[in-house]
Order: sequence, then C-alpha cells, then structure tokens
Amino acid sequence: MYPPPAPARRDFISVTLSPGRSYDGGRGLRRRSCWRKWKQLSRLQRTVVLFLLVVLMLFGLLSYVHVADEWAAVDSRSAAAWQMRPANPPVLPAPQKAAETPEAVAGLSPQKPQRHFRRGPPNLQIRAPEGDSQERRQDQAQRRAEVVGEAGWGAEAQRDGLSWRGAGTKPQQGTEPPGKKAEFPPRPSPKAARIQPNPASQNARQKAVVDAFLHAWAGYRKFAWGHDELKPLTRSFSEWFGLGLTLIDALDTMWILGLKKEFQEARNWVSKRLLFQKDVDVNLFESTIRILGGLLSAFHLSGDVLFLKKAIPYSDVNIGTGVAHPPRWTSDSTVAEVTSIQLEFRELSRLTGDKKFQEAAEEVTRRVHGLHGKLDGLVPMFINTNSGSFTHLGVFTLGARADSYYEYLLKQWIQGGKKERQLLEDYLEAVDGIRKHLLARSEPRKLTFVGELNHGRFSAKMDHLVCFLPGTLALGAHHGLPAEHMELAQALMDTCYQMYRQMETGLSPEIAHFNLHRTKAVKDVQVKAADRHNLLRPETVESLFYLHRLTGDRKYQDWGWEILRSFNTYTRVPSGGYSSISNVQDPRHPQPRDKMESFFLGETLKYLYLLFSDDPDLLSLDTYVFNTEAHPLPIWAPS
Ligand code: DMJ
Repeated sequence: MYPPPAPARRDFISVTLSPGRSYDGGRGLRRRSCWRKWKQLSRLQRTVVLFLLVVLMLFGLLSYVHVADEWAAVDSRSAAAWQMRPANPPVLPAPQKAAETPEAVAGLSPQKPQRHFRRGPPNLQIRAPEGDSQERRQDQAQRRAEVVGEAGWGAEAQRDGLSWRGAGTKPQQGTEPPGKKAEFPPRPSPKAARIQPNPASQNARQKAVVDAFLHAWAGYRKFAWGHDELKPLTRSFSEWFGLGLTLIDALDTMWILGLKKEFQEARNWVSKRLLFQKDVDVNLFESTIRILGGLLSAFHLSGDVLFLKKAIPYSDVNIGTGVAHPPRWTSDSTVAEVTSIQLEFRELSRLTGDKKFQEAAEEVTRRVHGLHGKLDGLVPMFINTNSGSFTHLGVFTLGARADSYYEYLLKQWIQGGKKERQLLEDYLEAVDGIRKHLLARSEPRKLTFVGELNHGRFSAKMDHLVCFLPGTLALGAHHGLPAEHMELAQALMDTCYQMYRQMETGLSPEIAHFNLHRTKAVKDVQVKAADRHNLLRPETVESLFYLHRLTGDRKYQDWGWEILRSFNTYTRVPSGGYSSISNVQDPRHPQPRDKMESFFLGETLKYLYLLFSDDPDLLSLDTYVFNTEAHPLPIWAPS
C-alpha cells in the first residue's frame, strides 16, 4: 500500500527533507520552522536527539584523526618511497636498539602491504586487517620521519614495545662500538646516493637488464615461488635452506631496477611466509651474505622496517636445533666463509645498538689475524674448528675458499670509516703477497693473471671467482690506496674479459688455465673438461662495474654488454628463467644444467644494471659498500 498509513503515535524521529517552496524562502522562516518543530517534540524525543548529536560529534572527531593519519602515511609512501627517492635517504634509516627480546619482534603480526598508493583520501577498504595495524603504524611513523627528515623513529615505535636508539653517521663514530654510537642522533648523509629517479630514464642497455631480470623472475615466480632456487628446464625448484633464497637475494635488485610491483609482491611473501624457526641446517656464510645481507640492504634502500625486523630474529634465533657443526665431511671451516660475515654483523650491531653481533664476528677477524701459516699476507684455505689453526698449509689461492677474506679486509675498513688500521695493514700486505707470489703473464697475449701456489709450486690456474679482485683493487685505489692497485686492477680486468671472449659461447668457464708457452695459434685461456661450466656467476661483471664507475672508460660497458648478450643467447630458457650450462665451448650444445642460482638475480643482473648507468650517484661508492653478494650497506662515515 502506498503511501503508508500515518502512525498512530509519533514516538520516533522523523526527518523530512522537503523541497517545498516555503522552506526555500528566507532564513527567518526556516529558523522559525525548525524551532517550532523542536518545540513540538516530547522530552524523550529531545533527549534522544541531543544524545545522538553528541555521539555523532564524537565519532566525527575520532574519524578525522584516523583519516588524517592514514592520509599522511599514504602520501609519504607514494611521494617518498615509490617516486624513486634517494637510495640513501637524507637520514639513514635510524639505527635502532633491538627489541627487548627478538622473539617479541618476530612475533609481531606481518604487515599487509598497501597495494595502491595514491594521493587523496584513503580507500578504507584496502586497509590492512586489524592485526596488522601495529606494524603498519610503525612503518608509517618511520616514513613520515624520513620525509620530514626527523631523526630517529617516532613515539609510535616505542609505544609498540620497540625502543629505538638513534645512531650517528659522524666520521669519528665509524669504529666506535655500536652501542656507544647508537646514542647519537642520526645525521643526514652529506652526499645522499640516488636511485635512478624514474624508470623512463633507463637507457637501452639498462632496459635489456630489466628485461632479463623480469624473464628470470617470471620463471621463479611461476615454478619456484618461495623456494630457494629455480630449476628452469624441469619447471620446478630446488631447496637449500628452505628460506626463499632467490626471492630475498633479489629484493634490492628489484628496488634498484624500479620494479615496484614485483618488489611489493616479494615483500608480501617476506612479511607472511619468511620464518626462521625451522629444523634445517644452514651454511653460516651463505645465509649471512644472501639472507642477512639481502634483508639489511632491502631495509636501507626501501626504508621498510619489516626487513630489519626479519633480519634481527634471523641473527639471534638459532635455526632449528641451534646446534652448530662444521661441514659433515671434515672438521675444517673455509677461511673465506668465517671471514666474510663481518660486514653484515657489524651493520646489524650498528642498527640494533647490540654489540654482540659485531663482537662475535670481529673475534674471528682477530683470531685469523694472529694465526701462523700465512705467506706475506696470503692465507691458507681452511681453519680447523677444534684447534682454531689453519690447516692444509702451503696452498694459496685467491679463488674458492679464500676469495672474500681479502675482499672483506678492504670493505670492513671502508665500512668503518677507514680507521681500523689492522684491517688495512692485512689487506695491503696481502696485495703485496699476491704480487710477489701469484701473478704471472700468459702467452700469447701477455695477460696478467692470478695463479695459485701449492707448496712452492706455481699453478697457472685461475677460478672465475678471482675476477672479483679487479673490482676490489679499484675500489681500494678509489679510497686512497696506491695507484698501482688500479693499474693491476685494469690488467686483471682485461684478463677476466678474455676468459669470456676466448670461449666459443662468449661465456667464461668456471676455471681457466693460462697458457705459459710461446706457441703460436694457441689461446691464452685453456679449459679442462671438468671446468668448462658456467654458473651465471657475477664476479667479472662486478669488476666491470667498478672499473667503469671509477675510470669512466666505456669499453667496460661494452664488454658487459657482450656478456649479457651471451647470457641471453646461451642460458635463457624460453619458459622463464636462466640456466647454468655445462659447456661454454660448445655453442651448439651448451648443455643447460637446470639451475638458476640466486646470485644471478642478486648480483649478476644488478651489477650489469649498475654498469650500464652513467650516474655515479646511483649507489655511490662513497656512500655504500657492497657485501660479497652485491647487497649495498651504508658506509658508516660517508665522505
Ligand atoms: C656469491 O655467493 C658470492 O659472490 C660469493 O662471494 C662467491 N660466490 C657467489 C657468486 O659466484
């Protein structure tokens, strides 16, 4: 029935919005009419109206505060994070004190990422569920602080049970204990590094790297998501630690390449699925350089506290049973492994204000410094875990098992503000040792290479791993070490390039043997059948990046371009991903091995992208030091 019958009583509130003429008249008429209606109401009706008005006002006030907070956070995210803000924010993301218990941090609800970032009122439908709000508030507070350049993390962080302490970046603080440093407020970096402002400004070669990355990522995403490594041929995965190794290793590369969507998706996985409470054996070195290093640099580049929170429990909570043991087949540890976790643990101490990480790692450095069995600064490859002494004495290499010992001597010295003399002295002595005992020149091209010494006998064998050395030498020269280091770096760079150039596929073997005899028509680089595989390793393109960045010579970019093309020709798998190959000398049958190592995304493609950039401030070498897995960590006292 329409219209409905009039109610017998009027004990309800009825609001009528009437378009009638008389109501559209003068204000006096309207005021009189309202007053008349108010007078007509019963006392109960008036009380109810007043009560509702008070409730509405309170609700409106609360909503305003909440919406303003959301809006500010959305604005700061979109403006500061995704508009490609400086990689090194004006204030280094504030170093913090560890949570009272790491478990407390680990136990925080994961954050649900906000997928849409835009200016304007927030769409409340995309808000994270209630359980995530604690972490989100903390992130927002931090982002706000970054945008306005505030020191330290806001009161929200403390309210949430985390008490943060600021740490300074003053040069004199570089080598002080992290706990002490952490009491200083952070200061803006004098020369902030910049992420390439906008993907549209990428040059053609950088775009090709982005394309390669997306292809590799597509394979990983489709067939190995959340697992350690992609097996691109069988479209499956392999597990090493069961910690999403490739995904974590690739985080900062995605950030640098401007791959927002992919980064966000990976972040989501880290937030929800990355758990360290597993009964699994992990290798200390590999998990430190890839996972801890990857999380710390993702934190530094994105400013997203989630990555730091994930890094802290990783370092503090024993994985699985917590039982440490040497490799199953020996009681020896590899020298490179125990001496290449220091950059990461030192940085973790600086960020948390907890010295235990740094102290544990530096104790190893001190012990190794004092050990017998070195030869002019060169170290043997093994340390016995029971005796603490070098074993397999008399064998010296810059390749597998020793390589990053040398790299981390220099890089720790740089990280700490170039004040730790012991590190520098050990590094300089080692470079002299290399010159004295390990250098030779090949025939016919007279390539300078780094061989090995076995109980006094020289071997003309050089691992591809040694190709990190040109970059490290160049970096040292850039930081004030002798000019001859740069000369040696350039000579070795030529050699590493020839290890690619002289192969039929244009890709280097895992191990090269250099020809020392003056015979015509022989290549300098010889390969044994067991060594002719290529694992998509980064060391040569890593050094090309340093050499180009520090000399400006474009030939290094051209060499890197040739290498990328060879990777695309011989290792790219059509259905997604790239694969190691077994034979770099057979272009018709390179024999893909069905494995894409995480460092291809974490290191190789990142260094190629940086190599093709002409912007020296894109992760400036005066602001960042790259760990041995290419994860940039801040120099404590940037010059
Ligand atoms: C990486 O994990 C690191 O670069 C490490 O220092 C050596 N091996 C691989 C890449 O080849």
